[in-house]
Order: sequence, then C-alpha cells, then structure tokens
Amino acid sequence: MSGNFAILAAAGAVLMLFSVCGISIPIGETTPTPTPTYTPPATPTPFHAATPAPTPIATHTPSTTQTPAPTPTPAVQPAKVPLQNGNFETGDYSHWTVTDTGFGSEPSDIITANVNHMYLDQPYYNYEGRYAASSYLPIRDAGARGTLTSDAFTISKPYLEFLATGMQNGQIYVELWVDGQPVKHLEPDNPTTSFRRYSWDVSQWLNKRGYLKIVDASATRQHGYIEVDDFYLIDTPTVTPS
Ligand SMILES: [Ca+2]
Repeated sequence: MSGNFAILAAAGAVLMLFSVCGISIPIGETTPTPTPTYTPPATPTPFHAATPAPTPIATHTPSTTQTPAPTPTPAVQPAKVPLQNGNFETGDYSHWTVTDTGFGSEPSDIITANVNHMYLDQPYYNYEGRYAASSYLPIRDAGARGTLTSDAFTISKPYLEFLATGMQNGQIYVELWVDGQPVKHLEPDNPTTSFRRYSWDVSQWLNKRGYLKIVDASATRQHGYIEVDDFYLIDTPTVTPS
C-alpha cells in the first residue's frame, strides 16, 4: 500500500512539474494500467479412471448342427420282462435244453396244428403268438415223455407268469429251481386245449438266479401231456398268484 502511495505521490509531483513548465498532458492519453483480466483457473479435466472398453456381447449364433442335449430321464424298468425265448417265438428251442422226444426238436406251431386239426379235442385257445412247447403235438402222443430246461435267468421281478395246459399228474409239472432245488412246482389242472395263465410269487428269490424245468415223465395216454408258453417276469400279477 505504501508503495502505491509513493508512486502516486511521485506521479503527482511530475504532473505539477509539467504544469509549472507549461506542458500539458492530455488526461485521456494517460496509458491506463492494464487491468489484469481475470482468467478463471482452467477447470481441470476431471480425471476419469480408464474405463476398459466394453466387451462386446457375444451374439448368439444358433447352430444348425448342434442338437440340444436330451433331458436325462431316469431309467425306467419295464413292468414286464420276458424270459429269453420264453414264448418260443424263435420257432426253435434256443435258450432251452431238451431231453427225450416228448417236446420234439422244436416248439410246436399251434396255428398250423389248429388249421390241420392236430389238436387232441378242441382247437387251441389262449396261446401266445404262433409257437408253444407241447409234449403231445410233436408225435401226437400224450404218452410221450421229455423235459425242457431253460437257461438260467435273474429273478428280476416279484412274479413269474406263464401259460399252461395239461393234466394234474405227479409226473407232469413245471418247476422253478433256485439254489439247486425246486422252489415252485405246478401240476396243471387244465387237461384241455385252452391255455390258462398261472402266476407265481417269486419275491423271496428276487435277484437270485433260477431256471425252469418242464417235465412230462408220464407215459399216461389220453391227457398225459403238458403244454407251456409265454414265460415272463412281472411287477404286478395279472391273475391270482400262488
Ligand atoms: Ca408262443
């Protein structure tokens, strides 16, 4: 402040001197002290953290070759499991072992037997498919004898069912063998030509291995035969089990 006053005082003294000397200085020509223009401080460019370039969103291109994965479904156990060639529809005794001559060298063609009137009394009824095992038809002799033994199978269901005809006779029967002994035994009480469905409760041998024996050891003529067909394992019996 005192510096400015000194300057003003000095300027005043100079003016007085010029005035005294007749020198006039036009006031308007006084060189104005440049007023510093206010320059606002530069607004700092706000600092932005480097923003990574946005990752382009992958455009989904539907594939024409990729098939959607199938929805996994739990393995479903069929309710009914046929025994191998349990219905004899191969037309031969594959999966069965034959002894003697009663059952012939191959299953009997029931449809042909009906057409050719080869049956004992009446035409066959209630058979499954075309073929069945018969201890009568091969040589048309009810006194013929023989056995059929199935391949071993796993008892995977609680019931074993089959069709059978034949007379009740201690030497004519169907058996299920497990652990080296017969556990089920049926002497058919059906001496007709109409097959009947039988059901065995085999639940106590579930998951064990077993096999079937079909036996005609009787030389009895007339109705001394047995005929079987359509062996399968099943969850729910279709007839009253024994
Ligand atoms: Ca059959």
